[in-house]
Amino acid sequence: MAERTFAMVKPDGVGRRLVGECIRRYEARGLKLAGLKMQVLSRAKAEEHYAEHAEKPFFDRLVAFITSGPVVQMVLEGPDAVAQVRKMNGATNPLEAGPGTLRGDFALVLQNNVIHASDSPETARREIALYFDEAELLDYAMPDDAWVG
Ligand code: 3AN
Repeated sequence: MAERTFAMVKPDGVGRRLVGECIRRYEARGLKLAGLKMQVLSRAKAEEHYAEHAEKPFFDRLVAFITSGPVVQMVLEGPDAVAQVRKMNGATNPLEAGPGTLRGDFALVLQNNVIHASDSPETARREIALYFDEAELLDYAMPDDAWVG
């Protein structure tokens, strides 16, 4: 099976009606949706998601922000999906995110940077399991699988 990664449109992205734009770009690139959902994260879930940042000075702000409105979670599948999606999202700091990336095109400041995605295949496995049951991930064929991979 092709590699899977996890991406999440943050509350600023949902609030600015950028959900479709994010998904459109991933699909146009050739990635396939394996799972999709929308929810408001509980504080506990957000703290678990960002556990690696628990000691950082911006942790409380980060949790407050990510729980401030609906977020959209997706699992994307395709060759090198983890690295491809990270590249398409752009650098964490929008100042360093190149034009043509989601953050380079739609974000100005560090916290409100529209989209999250897993930074390694191990993180992807952890984050997918955090948000999706196995039965919610669909394995299906698409007509262009043969040339996309
Ligand atoms: P990424 O989302 O690109 O993997 P991480 O994991 O380093 O970046 O950071 C998680 C999130 O925390 C970022 N998307 C950003 O919203 C926020 N963040 C990172 N560094 C800072 C900071 N210095 N101040 C405020 N928020 C930050």
